[in-house]
Amino acid sequence: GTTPSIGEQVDYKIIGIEPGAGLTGLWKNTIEKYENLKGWELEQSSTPGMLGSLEQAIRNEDPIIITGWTPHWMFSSYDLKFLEDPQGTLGGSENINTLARKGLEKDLPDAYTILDRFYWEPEDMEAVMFEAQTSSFEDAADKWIEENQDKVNEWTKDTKKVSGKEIELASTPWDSERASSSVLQAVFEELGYIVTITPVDPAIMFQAIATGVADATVAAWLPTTHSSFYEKYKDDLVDLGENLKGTKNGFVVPAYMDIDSIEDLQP
Ligand code: PBE
Repeated sequence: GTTPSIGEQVDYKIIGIEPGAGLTGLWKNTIEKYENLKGWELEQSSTPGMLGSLEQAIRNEDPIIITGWTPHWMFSSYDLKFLEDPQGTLGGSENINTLARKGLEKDLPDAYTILDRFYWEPEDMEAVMFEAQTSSFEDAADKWIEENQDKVNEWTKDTKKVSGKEIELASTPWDSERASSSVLQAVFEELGYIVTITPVDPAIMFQAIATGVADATVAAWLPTTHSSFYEKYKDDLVDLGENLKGTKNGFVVPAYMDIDSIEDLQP
């Protein structure tokens, strides 16, 4: 007989993550833009749910298509590939930006300076995420800081210790952001700040900064993943630029699957 198409094999489903994720919104743009994705559906789930399905499929060498991203440990745990995205709807190479509330520079000038200077590489973030798998984000952040004191010293140069000043960081629930927020938390605590991290949906995170409910975030994926939230709130916040360059979103499949592009998915 004939081999079933990829669509038939995966029941025309792409395994997604949380409804509020920027990536879930990009999926909707993708399905509208690619005519060959007519009839395909997103199975909304959660990041742990998606990772569970991925793990199970790989164990059985079954076909599966997920919405994935890097930096993430899924790429070191499994042999995966991004499907090419010729229409660019999933954003290409992106960055993570730091955003502050208006007035933070005046209220907490040293904290603002540290946030403005905060910059690291994908390898740094991956090291924290990897370590946290077997310990905790708190311990992983402390370890990274110990091993990268020169970088931390650049961020904190000439800033003063404080006593009891509070700083509230808004974040999102993904491991990449748990890594960056945990490192910033440890850096600020070392200087005497009392730090709160609140992980929320990206929409709420942007709103919290724009309304001044939170002081800052290091978790804005731009220019594409969080563009709808950024466009809505950009006049009411301060964009401190990239803290990491080179993230990527996409449709991701196990390397054993015989497709390379989103355009290989047939209706
Ligand atoms: N992510 C990881 C998030 C941001 C960080 C790509 C899953 C999203 O909003 O889609």
